[in-house]
Amino acid sequence: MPPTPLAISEEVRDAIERGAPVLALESTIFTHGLPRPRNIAVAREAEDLVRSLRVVPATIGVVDGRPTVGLSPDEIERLATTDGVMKASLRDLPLAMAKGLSAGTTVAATAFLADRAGIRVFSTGGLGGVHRGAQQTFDESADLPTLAALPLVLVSAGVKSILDIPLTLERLETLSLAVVGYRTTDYPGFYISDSGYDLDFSVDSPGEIARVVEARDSLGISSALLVANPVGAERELPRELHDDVLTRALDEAHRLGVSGHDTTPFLLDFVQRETGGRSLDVNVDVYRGNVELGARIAAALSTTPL
Ligand code: PSU
Ligand code: MN
Repeated sequence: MPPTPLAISEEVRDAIERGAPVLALESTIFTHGLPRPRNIAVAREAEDLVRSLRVVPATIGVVDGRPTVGLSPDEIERLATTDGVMKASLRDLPLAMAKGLSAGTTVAATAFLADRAGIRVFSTGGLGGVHRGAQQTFDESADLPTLAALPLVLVSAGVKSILDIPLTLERLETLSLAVVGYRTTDYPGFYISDSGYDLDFSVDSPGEIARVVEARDSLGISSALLVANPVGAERELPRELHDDVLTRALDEAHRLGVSGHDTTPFLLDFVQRETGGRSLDVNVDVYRGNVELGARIAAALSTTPL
């Protein structure tokens, strides 16, 4: 076997080998999703929360061309504060490696690297999906087809309403990606607890999610299980503010001709600015909830405690 190109931290490697719980975390959320300096604080807090639940955090990104599973605090800080760090989806990983670039990894790239390292559970904020107007632009996140080929559990708060939610749900069905709500059948819309679209199934505990995963694995099905975990209704973004800013964000992206992989960061940045940071607080709450649930699922699936 050729040597693995992955740098896996000792702590993460040891936990994986022992069957102790590990939770993967992505880096695009702090390289391109959240503004400085909040981004570093959020990345650190997420790791601390995972550790407090006796689970090993594995934040994943690319450092100087090296895909890394279990970034050190210094590496997280570097990625979070350096200008021009790339946003790497799966197709960009070989390019970042060959060119020696540093990158935040999207859900697709992070999921791929997590699976390569032997990690089974991954928490993110919002999942990529089908963009509005995709009927013309074909802009669908590589997150979806990539997750369709990886036997992980991915915890998110659904997809943001910057995307086309019903088209995204259709694509999940086509790709055989199961999606379950955590204690609800309302599909969340990230900033809001209910997008207005419904799911067929809810699950009530990390243990129940573990049983779904065991059943999936026993059949040899190798697509991710998507767990949609809504933000508490009392902490969601006020609906009117949400709808107003959303409309303006989409208009502005259209007016400026923003397209391709710049679309998601552009829209997220617009929403953050125009809600005066309120969406940012929701974003952080949402992420915290997903990290906590992911850690509990990782613990339920592990064979050895930490
Ligand atoms: N959705 C969010 N916040 C994010 C992203 C999505 O609410 O930061 C990031 C994730 O890393 C996701 C990526 O994988 O954007 C999707 O980008 P694209 O639509 O270009 O595939
Ligand atoms: Mn895209």
